[in-house]
Amino acid sequence: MAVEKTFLMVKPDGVQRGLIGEIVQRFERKGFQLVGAKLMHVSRELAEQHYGEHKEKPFFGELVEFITSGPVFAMVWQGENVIQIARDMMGKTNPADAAPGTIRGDYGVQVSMNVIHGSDSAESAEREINLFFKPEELLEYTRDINKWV
Ligand code: RTP
Ligand code: MG
Repeated sequence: MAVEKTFLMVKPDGVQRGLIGEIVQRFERKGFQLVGAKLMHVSRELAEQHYGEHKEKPFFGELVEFITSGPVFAMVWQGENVIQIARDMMGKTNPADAAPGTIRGDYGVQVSMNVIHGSDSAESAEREINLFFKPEELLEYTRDINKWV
């Protein structure tokens, strides 16, 4: 299995509801490594680029409005098979269908406010990481519990 990076983002509803810590904790405990993070506003231009694949969908306008409506917490996580495992931990797109134990299953109700975004493939991970982060904002470091406790 290859070590990968993925782009995850706590959406405005998750930030407003105070779920940043809870979400970060799940990925830390799973065994993934946080290599980049920032609290930020998504501009309309960035939102339209990020969600470009949904441009023709009826919910595109609403989606852009929502993601630009308040701060998001943008993150890059690294680990073996992190792209697919993070998607599994998030649960299905519609929280109503997402299994209990997943982030959307535990915290969401509506498809329009589903708490978290995650890259759905290696190609989108690379594209989204480059959209949201400069190379110097991604860190390489080792974690060694024995040295720090
Ligand atoms: P995301 O991109 O946010 O991680 O979500 P996803 O891959 O699970 O779902 P995707 O198909 O990429 O849809 C992007 C976001 O659009 C909103 N959506 N609304 N009203 C609707 O029917 C509808 N369908 C999708 C959701 O917020 C979804 O996360
Ligand atoms: Mg998607």
